[in-house]
Amino acid sequence: MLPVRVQLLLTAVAVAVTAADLSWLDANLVPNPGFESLAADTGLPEGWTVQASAGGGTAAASDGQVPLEGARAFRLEVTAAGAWIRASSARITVEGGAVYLFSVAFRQEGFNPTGGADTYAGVSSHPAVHWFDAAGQQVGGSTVVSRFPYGPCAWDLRDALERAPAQARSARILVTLSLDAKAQSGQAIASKLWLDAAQLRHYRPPPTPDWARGETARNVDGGIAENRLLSFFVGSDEQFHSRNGKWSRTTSDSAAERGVCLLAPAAVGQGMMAHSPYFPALPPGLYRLRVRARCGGQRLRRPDHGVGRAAAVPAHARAPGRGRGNLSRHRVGLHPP
Ligand SMILES: [Ca+2]
Repeated sequence: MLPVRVQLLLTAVAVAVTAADLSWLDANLVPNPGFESLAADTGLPEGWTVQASAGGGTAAASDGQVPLEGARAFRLEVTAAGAWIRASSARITVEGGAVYLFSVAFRQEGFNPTGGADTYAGVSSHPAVHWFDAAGQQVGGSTVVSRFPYGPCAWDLRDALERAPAQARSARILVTLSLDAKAQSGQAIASKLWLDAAQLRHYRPPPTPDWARGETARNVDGGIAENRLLSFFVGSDEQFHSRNGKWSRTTSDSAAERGVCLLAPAAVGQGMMAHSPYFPALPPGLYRLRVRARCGGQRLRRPDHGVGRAAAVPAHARAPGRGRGNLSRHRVGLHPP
């Protein structure tokens, strides 16, 4: 059997959305999302519980020194090898099969001996959503949101659109900090993690505007005009090739809107090792990415790594949805409101 390759016939269409336009997001479901209210008995944020490894070397506290929003953040600490600590939200009622925006802001200290931004030295931290059925049994967890970096950082944000399993009726948000062992760095690195501005909101995708349905309007490659970005894959630019790795490469394809596409390599395992142009100046907001993908075993007529080799696309090849298998993706990036 020929190896399966995946081609992305990709057109990037994006529009930034301001906070006033968030009709596609329902109210925040997270109780005490900014960690502002404290329980009288523990002094810790109301609606949140803490689990930790036995044997000490962990701490949790409400912190009024460095909040991102309001007056307080939630701080977790680990100081001993093998220690871990986890903050869990109260149970949140959700709708099975629905899509939720999950986000949480974080700040970190410690993590590695050099201050590297993402240098693993045995300390790790990650957010998650756990889904539960009507009987309270866990039926799944988040699959999209990524870990926090293995390094100290100022306030940053992780977010993702997560789909609840069909049988899900409730959810919890969990954030874990762990100091796995001394093996990586030879020392137990005391580390702190602050949390603020958690969100879990029912996401109702806005309708696709007419301007995004047809061929993408030509703009300067990678250019940004005010809040609205109309662009397309700049596959002919060699800076977007990732060399010497299991990453996609650009290639010519007459079915692509602009005559070039990404070709994911065969047999890379789970996931699609594709990449896209970077737009580092994009403001936070909602971006809609239109993607056409084709899976198949046929070899391409001429893989192309060159610069400026994108061919003109015949008019008949420009019809949306052309090619076997099409899919679309919605991606969202938000700052806390
Ligand atoms: Ca806060």
